[in-house]
Amino acid sequence: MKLLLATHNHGKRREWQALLAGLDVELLLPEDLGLETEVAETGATYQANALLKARTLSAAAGLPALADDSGLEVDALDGAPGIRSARYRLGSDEIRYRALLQALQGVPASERTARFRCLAAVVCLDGREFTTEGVCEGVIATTPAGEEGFGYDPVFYVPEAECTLAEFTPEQKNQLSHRARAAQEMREILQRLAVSS
Ligand code: ITT
Repeated sequence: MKLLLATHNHGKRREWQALLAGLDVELLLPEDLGLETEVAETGATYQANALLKARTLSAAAGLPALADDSGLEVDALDGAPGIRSARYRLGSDEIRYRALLQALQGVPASERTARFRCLAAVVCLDGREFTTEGVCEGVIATTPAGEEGFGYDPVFYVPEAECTLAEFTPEQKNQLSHRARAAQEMREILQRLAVSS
C-alpha cells in the first residue's frame, strides 16, 4: 500500500519513517508527488487539524494519507501553547522555545510540568478515517540542552531519563515519545489496511 506522509515538518517525517519501518507500506512524501499544498490549521482540536491535513493531502495526491497534529501543553500556562505550538511565535523552533522559557521565568521546577500530545490520523480513499493519540509527560527545563530531535525538544526534560528529549538518540525518543505512543496503534491500523488493500 502506498501512503502519503502528509507533513512538511522534517523532524516529524524522520520519526514517522522510523516508527512505521517494517510495515507493508510504501511511504511517500509530498515532494515525491510535486505537492506543495499548505493546509491552514483552522480546527479547534488536534484531531480536527490532523484530519484536515490528512484529508486535504489525500485528496490532492489520490492516495491514503497520514498526518499528525501535535503540541506542547504547559500546566503553568493553562495548557498553552497547545494546538497553537507551531504558531506560538513566528520564526524558528529556537525562537519558539526561547519564548516559552521567557514566559516561564521564575516558575519553580515543581510547577513546570508539561506534556507533548500527538494526534495521528489516517484517511483512506474510500472515506474511512482512523485516529490515534499519544502523550509524553515531562517538565520544562530552565535552559535548553541537546542537539537531537526538533521543535521544543531541547527544553522538554524527561525526569525518568534525567535529560531533555533533544539529548535522546532518535531511537530512544522513538521508544517513549508522544508520536511513538500514537504510532503503536497506528501501526496495527496501517498493517490491517495494507493487508486488505
Ligand atoms: P505539519 O503540520 O506540516 O505536520 P507542523 O510543524 O506545523 O508540521 P504541528 O502543526 O503539529 O506541525 O505543530 C506542532 C508544533 O509542536 C511545532 O512547533 C513542532 O515543532 C512542535 N512539535 C511537534 N512534535 C514535536 C516533538 O516530537 N518534539 C518537539 N517539538 C514538537
